[in-house]
Amino acid sequence: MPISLPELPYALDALAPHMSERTLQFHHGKHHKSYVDKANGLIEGTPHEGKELYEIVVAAARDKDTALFNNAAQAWNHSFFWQCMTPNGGGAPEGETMDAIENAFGGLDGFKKEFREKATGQFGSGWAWLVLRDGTLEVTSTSNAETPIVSGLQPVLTCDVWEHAYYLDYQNERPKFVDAFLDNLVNWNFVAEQLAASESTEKRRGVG
Ligand code: MN3
Repeated sequence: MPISLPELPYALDALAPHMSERTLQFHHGKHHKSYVDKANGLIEGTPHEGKELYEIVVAAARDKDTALFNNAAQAWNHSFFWQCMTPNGGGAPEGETMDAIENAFGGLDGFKKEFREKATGQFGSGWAWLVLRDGTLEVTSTSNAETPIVSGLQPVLTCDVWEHAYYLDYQNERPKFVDAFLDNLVNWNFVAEQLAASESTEKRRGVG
């Protein structure tokens, strides 16, 4: 089965004005679709055909198959990214998610400050991430298609900081886009689900 372009979990105009319909049309319908199509072209007739996208990304990184890695990782990163946003998002997380943010960053403002620094400080194209490293939350960034899933880290939130993510809405002002993402778009319920999934994985392994 080929890698698929997932549908957006909201309408194209649902994130406006923070992320416009036009940005989502191009970003999902052109950029993301292109990564999916190219990755499918590269795996056709190879042992990767039919594997889960996650496995293909990990295998391509291991094999240093740059073309496949770039397209498959970008397909995975974007599928994850869409779920990190929601209409009327932002605000503050609740319950255990807020506890985890407070433990790691001293509070929501501390988290936002660190995430903003990583997102705006990433030179050129890339991604800002909130990840779990051995059960502890930390903020990091990656370049181009690079993804934490090949480094043993578990992503719980990401923001695409390639120019195509924000240029139509914010031109070159990446900090304004990152603030809009943090204040108005973050889907904290999705983050909570990622943290809960990680806990149950650890319990199954007998380490939680
Ligand atoms: Mn993108």
